Amino acid sequence: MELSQQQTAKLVLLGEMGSGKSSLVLRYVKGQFFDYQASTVGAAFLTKTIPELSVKFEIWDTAGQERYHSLAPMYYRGAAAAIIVYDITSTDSFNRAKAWVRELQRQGSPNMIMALAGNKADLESARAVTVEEATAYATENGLFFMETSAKTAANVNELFSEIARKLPKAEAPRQQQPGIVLDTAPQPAAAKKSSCC
Ligand SMILES: Nc1nc2c(ncn2[C@@H]2O[C@H](COP(=O)(O)OP(=O)(O)O)[C@@H](O)[C@H]2O)c(=O)[nH]1
Ligand SMILES: [Mg+2]
Repeated sequence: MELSQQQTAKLVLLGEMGSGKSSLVLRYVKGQFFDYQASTVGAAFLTKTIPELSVKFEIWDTAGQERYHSLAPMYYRGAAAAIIVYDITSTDSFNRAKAWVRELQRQGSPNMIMALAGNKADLESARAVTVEEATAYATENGLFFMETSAKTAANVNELFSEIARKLPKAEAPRQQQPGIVLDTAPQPAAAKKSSCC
């Protein structure tokens, strides 16, 4: 696949601290899992390309702590997709996920693809949120829903690939476009041009 036809999509993970956001990203991007995953500070940024789908994800893994909440729009603004993660053993985390969904419905971009991930699906014996409950909620809110396990890798690739498939396709081949205009403000005269590397 030509590089020029590759689509870059910003994807943000949101959800309660401890629900497994970093673990999902680490499993997906590096194929690793740690029982003692270090807490995320601020946000971490990773990329992963799916050549078959010509998609490059720019993945923003957020901290999830309340104290970072006021910064959240900074992370989800401009995102093509969001994965809202909860822990199937925690009703609190499910409620927190619902709050994130409400926030994105209010403030996110209208075309954002939203996926709900019920993580830690390997902890069936400690389950607190039923599949039925989460499915019903996701259907009502137009979310794509999957239960995942960063630990066993169950449904992790599937989750990201499904999001990649749902991304709106680039309308025309890049070659026919004039290029991406990053800044339409008039350029200051070429004066500075030669003064720097
Ligand atoms: N059993 C199990 N534990 C998980 C899973 N995903 C994450 N964890 C554990 O849950 C804790 C919090 O994970 P972390 O990825 O840091 O959550 P975050 O705060 O949302 O980024 C860590 O101890 C992980 O090892 C999972 O799918 N199954
Ligand atoms: Mg984290």
